[in-house]
Amino acid sequence: MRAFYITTPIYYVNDVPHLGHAYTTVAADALARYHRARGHATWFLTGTDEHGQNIEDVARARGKTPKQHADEVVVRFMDTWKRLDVSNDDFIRTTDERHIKVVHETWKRMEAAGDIYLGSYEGLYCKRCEAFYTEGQLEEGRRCPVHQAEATVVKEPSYFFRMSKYQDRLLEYYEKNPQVVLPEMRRNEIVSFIRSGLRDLSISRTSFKWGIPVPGDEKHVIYVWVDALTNYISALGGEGSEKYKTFWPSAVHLIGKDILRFHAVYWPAMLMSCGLPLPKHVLAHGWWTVRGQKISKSLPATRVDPNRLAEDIGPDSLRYFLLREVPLGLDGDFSYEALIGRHNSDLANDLGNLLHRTLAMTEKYVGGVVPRVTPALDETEPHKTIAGLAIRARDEAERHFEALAPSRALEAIWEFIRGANRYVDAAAPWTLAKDPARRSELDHVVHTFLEAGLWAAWLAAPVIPRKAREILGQLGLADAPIRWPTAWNQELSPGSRIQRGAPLFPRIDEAKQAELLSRWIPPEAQAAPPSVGAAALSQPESVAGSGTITYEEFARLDLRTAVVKHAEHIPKADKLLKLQLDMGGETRQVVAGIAEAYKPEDLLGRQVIFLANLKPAVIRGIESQGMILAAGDKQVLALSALDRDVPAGTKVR
Ligand code: ME8
Repeated sequence: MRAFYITTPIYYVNDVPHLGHAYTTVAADALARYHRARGHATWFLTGTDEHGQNIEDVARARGKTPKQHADEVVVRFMDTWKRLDVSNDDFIRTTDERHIKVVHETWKRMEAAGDIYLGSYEGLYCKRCEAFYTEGQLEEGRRCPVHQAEATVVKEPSYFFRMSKYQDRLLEYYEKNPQVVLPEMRRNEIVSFIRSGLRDLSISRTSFKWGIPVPGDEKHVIYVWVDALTNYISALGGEGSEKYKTFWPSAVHLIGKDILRFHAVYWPAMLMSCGLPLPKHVLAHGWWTVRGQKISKSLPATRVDPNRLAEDIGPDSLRYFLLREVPLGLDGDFSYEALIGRHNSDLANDLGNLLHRTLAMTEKYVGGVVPRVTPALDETEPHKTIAGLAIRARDEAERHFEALAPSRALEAIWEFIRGANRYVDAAAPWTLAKDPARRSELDHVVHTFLEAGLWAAWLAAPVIPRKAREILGQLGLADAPIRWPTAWNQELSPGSRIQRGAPLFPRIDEAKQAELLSRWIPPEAQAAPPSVGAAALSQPESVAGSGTITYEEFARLDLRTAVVKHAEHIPKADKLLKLQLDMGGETRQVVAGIAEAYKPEDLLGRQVIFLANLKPAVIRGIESQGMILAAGDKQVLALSALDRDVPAGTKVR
C-alpha cells in the first residue's frame, strides 16, 4: 500500500499558536486527510520544540522551570489543533524520553562516522533563531533578519559537526533529485547557499543547561536544531522500527521559508552522516503578514488568534481561507475582510447555496428521498456536462493534492461547484415537475444534484472536514465514510431519506461583519493601516528612502530581457493583462497593469525588460513572478524596449 508521511515544524513553546502556526498545520492536515481519503497509509506528525536557551530564559522570566513552562504552553498548541480539527496521528515533544533516546543514537552515529570533533566557538548568536550569524547577515544593531532580536557574542568550547564534508554530496543529490526542495525558487536558493561553501556547524553549548546532554560529555547540551530535527525520526520510533520502515521513505516536511536552511542543508547532512535516506520533499511555504504588517509579539494587531476565528466563523471557513487564498509557497497578506469575503462568496454562496437548493428540491419534488437514476440520461445534456465537470474536478484535485498544491485543488473543486449551480438552472426541475410523464427525468435531475453535493463534500473534505461531515449527514449519509469519489451518479443509494438541517455557512451580513471586526481587532489597532493591496504588493519596495542608491543596491535588481509568448485579459480587471514570458528557456507568468495601453495581440513576440527577482505576489488570485518595465507614472504610456533583438534572458545592466 502506498504510504504518506507528513510533518509540520515542531513549534517553539516560547509563543502561543498564531495564524502562521495554524497555516502550516492546517495545510499539512489537508494533505494528510486527502491521502487518508485515497486509502493510503498516512502518518501526520506535529509537536513542540521545548529545549534551548530561549525557552530557558522565557521560563525563568515567568518564574517557572522550563519543563513547567513547556507543559503549560503545549496544552495551548494541542487545544488549538483540536479546535481547528487537525487530525495529527502523533504529537512529539522534544522532552519525551522516546525522542531523547533517538537524539542520543543520532549523535553517536554521527560521531562513529567521524563527523563530530571538539573545538571552540566564538560568534554572534541569536537566541530567538537559535542560530549563529555572521556580522554581514545581521541587520542594523546586530539584529537578526527573522525576529529583529539582538544577537549576542558567544565564546565557548563546542562540538562541531563536519558539515563541510557534505557540501559536494548535497549538491550532487539536489542536482539528481531536483524535486526534493520545493518550490523551485527555494531549491535554487538552497543550491546557491550550499555552493557558496558550507562551514562546520557548532552543535553543542555549555553556557546553559536546558537541553539534551551530549552523550559522554554532560557539560555540553546538544544544539537545539540537532535535537529538534531528529523529531521527524524519533517520533516514528527511530530507524529499525516498523513505522520508520513504512513511513520514512515518503516523508514530506512542510515548513515555513524561515527555516528552510535547517531542513534542506543541516538535516540532510545529518542524515547522510547517519547513513539514512533523505526526506522525499521539503516544501517551504511563504510568509503571512497581517494587514500588511509582520506578525510580531509587540504588535497586537498582528496577533491573529486562530482559536477565536474558529470559534466565531467556524474552523472550516478559516481553513478554507488559508488554503485557498494563497498558493503554498507564496507569501500572503491576511485581512479579516478577505476572510469574511471568502466565507460569503465561496462557502455561503457557492457551496452553501448548492446544498440548500438541492435539499429543498429533493423535499419539494420527490418527497425527500434519494430518487433513481436513468443511466442513459447521463449521455444527454446538461447531464453530460455536469458529469464531465465532476470527473475533471476530481482528477484535477487529485493531481494538485498530489503535487502539494491545495489552493489549486480547491480552485478545481470550486469550478465544479459553480458548474453544479449552473446545472440546477439548466436542468430546470421546476418545469419537469409540472409534467408527470417526465418523472424519470425529474428523478434523474434531483439525483444528480444530490450526487453533486456528495462529490463536493468528499472532494473538499480534506480542507473543510467538519462541514463535509455535516453535508453527508444532511444527505442522509451520517455514517458513510469520508472517501474519494469514484463513479459518477453511482455513489448515492436510491431510497434513503435526506435530513435537511441548518444552513451550512450562514452569510455574514454587514452588521455581523462590523460586530466580528470589533471583536477581532484589538481597540488600539482599529485605526491600523488597511491591508496592503495586491497591486501594491507587486511594486518593488523603494530601494532607498530618497536620494541616491549605491551601485550594490542597484546590482541587486535582476533585470533581464524577455519575450512575450502569451497575453490575455484578466476577467473583471480592466487594467490588467496576464503574460507568459520566455526568459531564455524559463517561462515566467506576470500580471501587468498595461491593459489600457496595449492589446494582448500587440504584445506577442515583443521583447521587454523584466525584473526577474521581484518577490512573487498574487494579484487577483493569479501568481505574478516579476515585473516588466514601462514608462509612465500612474498611467502606462509605453513599454520598455531594446533597439535590437538579443537572446531572451540576457542580463540588463
Ligand atoms: O522555527 N507565516 O519554531 P517556530 C507563515 N522550533 N508561517 C509562519 C509564520 C508566518 N508569519 N510564523 C510562523 C521553529 N510560521 C522551530 C522549528 S522544526 C524541526 C523546528 C510557521 O515556533 C512556519 O511553519 O518559530 C514556520 O516555519 C514555523 O511556524 C516556525 O515556528
